[in-house]
Amino acid sequence: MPPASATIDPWVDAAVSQTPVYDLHTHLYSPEFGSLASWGIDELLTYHYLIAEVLRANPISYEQFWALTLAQRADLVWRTLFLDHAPISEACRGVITVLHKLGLNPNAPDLRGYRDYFAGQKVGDYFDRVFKLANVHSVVMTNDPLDSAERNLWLRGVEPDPRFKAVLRIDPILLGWPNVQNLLSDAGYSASADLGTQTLREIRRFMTEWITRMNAIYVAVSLPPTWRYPDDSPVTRVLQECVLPVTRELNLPLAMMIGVTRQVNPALRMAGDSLGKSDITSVERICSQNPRNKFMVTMLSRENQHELAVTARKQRNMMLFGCWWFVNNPSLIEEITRMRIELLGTRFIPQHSDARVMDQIIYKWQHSRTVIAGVLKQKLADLSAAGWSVTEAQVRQTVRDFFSGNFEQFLAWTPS
Ligand code: HDL
Ligand code: ZN
Repeated sequence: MPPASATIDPWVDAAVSQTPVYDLHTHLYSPEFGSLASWGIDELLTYHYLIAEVLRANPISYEQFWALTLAQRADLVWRTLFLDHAPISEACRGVITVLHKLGLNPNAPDLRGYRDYFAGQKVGDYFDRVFKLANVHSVVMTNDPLDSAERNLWLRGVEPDPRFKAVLRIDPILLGWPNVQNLLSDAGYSASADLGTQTLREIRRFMTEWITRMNAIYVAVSLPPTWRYPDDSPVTRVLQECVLPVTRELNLPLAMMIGVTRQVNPALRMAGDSLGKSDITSVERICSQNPRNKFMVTMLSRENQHELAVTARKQRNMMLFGCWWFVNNPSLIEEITRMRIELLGTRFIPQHSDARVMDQIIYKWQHSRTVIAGVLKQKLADLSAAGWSVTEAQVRQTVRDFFSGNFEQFLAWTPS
């Protein structure tokens, strides 16, 4: 007799809470990167998700807000979104979850106590504690060698904590023409806007040298809803002449995060990006026309999710991942994860955190684990009701696949 939910559900809860996560896309930095490593209450409360929310709820002008110090902005966010109104948005609830999991009372009238707590933390010990509370074994950074501050750290020999993996982020060299030639030249690579043979060779050299220097485990780019492949733009030319050959030669995935419309409201600064429905046939074409390349794909619009899952069924060299940014909310994670299990079984990566502040992995993974566990219980109950004898070992294997195995196997796989 196949096991009932009363048996299966505890297996799921145990596996989901006990299985460590390999968090494959974040904006985190290890402490060796100094001020690039973001953590603590003021950084948590000035996360750009909360800046977009506070500037809808508080009448302060954009100019006045940006004239405030970081601490003053955090105070404003706390008062406006947490004291004056119930902190029920996902980004607000996340801050509450972090404070509570750290053993702090989230109901303080001001930030003094939290600031004292964080001021008393040693960054290395604190990061260890955050990894443990979040049950995350590794995080993948987002590294841009064309950013001079970060480049100089690497050139001075920074050695990241081994739990922080590097990625080569290439938005500028795909989307930044013709101005990016100056950034490439500043970094020691001679380039010109004509994208001639010499420039393409230099872009390949830039990629190869920085992938090696950082020991990058994949190459990543975020693309706008207007992205089309192939077309006659510099994006296609750099993809075909540089990015696809280099990643194929090194057997590294190209992670494409598709659907972001940058700076629809520049007054919001980092909070000013939005989204649009993107072209799934371009995803299908780049995957099918480059069978010996590997692609990791996530899309920003809810409307793209079903067609992305179907496309993943057709293109074995594409690993679908995450509920990214504006779909990283419980109601959408639940809907999307259920649909993905029904279409892809265990062969997809349900989540990444996209954390920018170290403490956030505590809430982003607690909130996602809860939703993923709920969906998995339902799907395993359906399987059991169909007559399959679900075992605890299978439940643990499935969660391991979701939380790290699929990613590790995809990195190791060589398409033939
Ligand atoms: O392009 C990206 O990697 C996005 O994740 C942006 O960084 C965005 O600002 C973000 O942090 N989303 O969660
Ligand atoms: Zn991101």
